[in-house]
Amino acid sequence: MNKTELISSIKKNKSFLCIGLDPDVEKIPKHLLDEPDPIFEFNTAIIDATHTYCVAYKPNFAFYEMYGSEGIKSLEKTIRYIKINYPDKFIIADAKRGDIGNTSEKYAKSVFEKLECDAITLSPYMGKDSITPFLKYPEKWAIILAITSNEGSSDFQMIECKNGKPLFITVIEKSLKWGTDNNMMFVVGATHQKDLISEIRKLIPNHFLLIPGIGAQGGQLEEIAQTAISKDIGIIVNVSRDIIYAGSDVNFAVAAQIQAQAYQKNMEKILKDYELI
Ligand code: OMP
Repeated sequence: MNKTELISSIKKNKSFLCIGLDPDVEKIPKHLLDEPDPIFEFNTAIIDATHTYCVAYKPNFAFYEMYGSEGIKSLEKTIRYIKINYPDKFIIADAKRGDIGNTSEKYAKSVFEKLECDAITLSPYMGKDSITPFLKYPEKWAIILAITSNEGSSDFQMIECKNGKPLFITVIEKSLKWGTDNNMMFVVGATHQKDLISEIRKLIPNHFLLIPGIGAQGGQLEEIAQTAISKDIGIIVNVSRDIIYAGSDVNFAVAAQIQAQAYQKNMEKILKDYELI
């Protein structure tokens, strides 16, 4: 999916919501555990109930890889299910890859050719050759970790470089040279101060930001959207636990639907307030 199509999808759905498909067998409703593939059953129920309210789904690979080959099968089936039933949804492989060029090429093949995802999250710390293999695919996206939502983000990402700027700013400035705002996005956690988000927006006015950290991690949608929204909308906000575990009994999908709709309504208001729809 290219940038124009992504923006059109956001406008059509009146939503910049990405739902994180992070299924945990410890947390999914107990009645699903009798199914042959509980994760797939859980995901498809969530997807069917929420697709009207979001533009993207983001399976985080850890939640599948932890179950070995069975988990990988559930991941493949989930991605296929979205592609067949809701082909206009943007699919982000949250795999946080990045390795020497030769290895990154294989990661890119796996995620873009085999799984046919639209985008992948990447750790930039191995540098240019670890990222460029992902930028060779037309209409696919590399989503680079800039400033993450977790507590440990200050350990390295905030370190002051010789140029006096924090490392995450240097990461953004440097990686800007590798791709364009048509094939590169940046992860910016919603848990950070407004000033920091505004600084990033000034530096990259045209790039899309993937914003996790709303809901379970405490970030506030309105606050982050006001600071990060751009003339092209420019934000995809991810919510995982706060939607997928909104309910825990047989009515879990309805509970997720209600929660996703509430997020979508708030996003619609924000888009209208900024005259973007
Ligand atoms: P919830 O906290 O349940 O909404 O989940 C957040 C999701 O976004 C998880 O899949 C995280 O791995 C992911 N994430 C972050 O929480 N923080 C980041 O800085 C980056 C990501 C990510 O790349 O998506």
